[in-house]
Amino acid sequence: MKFTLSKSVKDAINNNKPVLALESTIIASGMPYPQNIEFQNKAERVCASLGVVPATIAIIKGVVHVGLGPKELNFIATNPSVKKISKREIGICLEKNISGATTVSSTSHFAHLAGIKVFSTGGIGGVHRGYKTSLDMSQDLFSLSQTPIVVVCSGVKSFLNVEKTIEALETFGVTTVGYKTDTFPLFYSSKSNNKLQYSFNTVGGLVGTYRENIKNQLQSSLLVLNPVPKKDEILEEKIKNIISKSISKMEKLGIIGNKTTPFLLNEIAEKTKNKSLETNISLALNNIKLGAKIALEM
Ligand code: PSU
Ligand code: MN
Repeated sequence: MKFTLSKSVKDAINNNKPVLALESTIIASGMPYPQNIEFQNKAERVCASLGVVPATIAIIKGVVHVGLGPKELNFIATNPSVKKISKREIGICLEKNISGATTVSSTSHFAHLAGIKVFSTGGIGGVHRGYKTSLDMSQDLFSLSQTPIVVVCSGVKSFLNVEKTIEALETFGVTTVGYKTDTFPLFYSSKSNNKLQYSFNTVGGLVGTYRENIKNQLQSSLLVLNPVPKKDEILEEKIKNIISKSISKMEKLGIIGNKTTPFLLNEIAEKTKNKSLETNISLALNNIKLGAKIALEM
């Protein structure tokens, strides 16, 4: 099998030490260079300081890597030939020996294969605003229904249709809970008008819920919604217009499919003079802290 674990990840798994999976699309197309490398280095330091081994997942020249060294990380962060690989493209990428950054769907799949139970990311993909005509719904949603791990995120960006995304999570049977919040967070903003049915204020409650799901042989993920820290949030009222303008530009340029999320992230970062990027980094690091605590508790 074209599947390799880094030494630190292998040691941790063999000795039952806590491991946290991280995705690589956030590095390859979610953030620009050099902020992507700086973010990733901080992420690894946060994990190390909490006693958790980070396992960043990517495909390099047709081999799945669970745990990246500095050379591999640099390759993913700087090489424009690196493709965005979701779950359905895995076989193609391996057969063609190409390199790919993994999204939430493919990262969680490989984490599960490797026996890693917790994965922290920024935001998940969801139902797009124009879904009625484009039929664009992220593979992440369906994949979350097939992968029994814990996924920590800060909700979905408000450039998606948030209400429909929440419905889709319910339809697919994804256990969705807030952590110290009673509303569905909007990535850049900590709160929304969408009330959550259930939330927990303790890591123990999250781990207990996951264990009960597993004991009952559920196949879906536990999706933990961890809002962006208040000090770094951008209020929805402030970013609404920028998001609308970015969507209009995307439609005018005819950008569709898996190019839409990277385009919008970039466009919003430019229009906010990188304030949205700072928010993105803050929430992703906060999710890594929570993911690490969950991995420790397990
Ligand atoms: N949200 C972010 N940054 C990202 C992504 C989402 O804030 O980089 C990436 C994740 O890898 C997610 C993917 O799985 O975008 C979803 O893409 P799509 O909408 O094409 O399914
Ligand atoms: Mn899509």
